[in-house]
Amino acid sequence: MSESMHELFVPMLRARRFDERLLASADSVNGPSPVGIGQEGVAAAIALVRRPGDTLSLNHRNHHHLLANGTDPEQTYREILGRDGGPQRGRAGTIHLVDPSIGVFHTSAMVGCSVGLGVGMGLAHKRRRAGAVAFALFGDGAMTEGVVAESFNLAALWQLPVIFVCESNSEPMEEQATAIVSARELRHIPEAYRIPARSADATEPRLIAEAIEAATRSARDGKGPAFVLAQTVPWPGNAHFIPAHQPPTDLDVAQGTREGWDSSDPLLNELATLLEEGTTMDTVREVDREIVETMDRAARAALGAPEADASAAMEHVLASR
Ligand SMILES: Cc1ncc(C[n+]2csc(CCOP(=O)(O)OP(=O)(O)O)c2C)c(N)n1
Repeated sequence: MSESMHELFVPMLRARRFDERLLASADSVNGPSPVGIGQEGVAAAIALVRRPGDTLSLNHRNHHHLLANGTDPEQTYREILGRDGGPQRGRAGTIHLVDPSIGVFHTSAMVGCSVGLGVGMGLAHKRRRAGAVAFALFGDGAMTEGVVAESFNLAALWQLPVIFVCESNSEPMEEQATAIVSARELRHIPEAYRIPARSADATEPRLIAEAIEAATRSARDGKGPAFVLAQTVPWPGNAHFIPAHQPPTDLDVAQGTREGWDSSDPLLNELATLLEEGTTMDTVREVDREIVETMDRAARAALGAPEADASAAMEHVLASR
């Protein structure tokens, strides 16, 4: 497998095939389980620059980050499906997934809270002086939240090593950044706090990887926080937490003319670049087969696992009547 294939494409493919296999079992999911399809380029870009000791604070759309960073798929399926054996014994669902082994200690589904948590992590990193950085991930919907304004302000005042990554899957408008944001551009908001901001097309994984790498380098070098706007096109299924079944990604489409959603798919865009650079479809198919099999094995094991015992709900509860 070529080095460049391993850098962005393989982590993205892991994330994509994980979500597709989950959607095939959507009937077994209780509660919300938003998928990261279409945003895998952002996740792979962070996975590429993340170092041991760095932390990530995630929001409700988190599968792609966990999977691109190497989380165990069976454990994650177990947690999402409410089965025993997941890291939180099936109590978390998607909404509170964690994996401390990759620096994800907490996931918040309260819009904007992953940003405040990221600032706390940045403060801890600065105090420890170990050179680690915090990645705070959030959607464009969070840009209207008060906690985000406070977080930008503190991170800038205290020059904390935080990389704020806004995954925008909303359509930019002529006068306003989105339907609910009055500022002309989302990056103008962190810039008002003197946080250096970059915007990148996250449907092109190498472009978003460049932006994330530059922002991370600056935060690691002690230059304080940085902001990256990762603009994507919404995946057609994203309107609902658990979208109706969608046809699996067809990698062969990357070889021909692509239209509509296919032309905005970061996975197919990266694959087209790899093919131009000489990677063969045979190599890609072999890697894909392995990943699909891994996800299928993991999902079957999780679906066959017993449901978490109801008594697990009372574990770690600090007070009782
Ligand atoms: C503080 C708060 N307000 C409202 C909600 C309900 N809610 C859940 S997801 C969501 C949309 C969030 O949009 P965005 O952050 O852009 O993420 P996307 O789902 O588009 O990726 C909202 C409003 C919430 N979870 N928390």
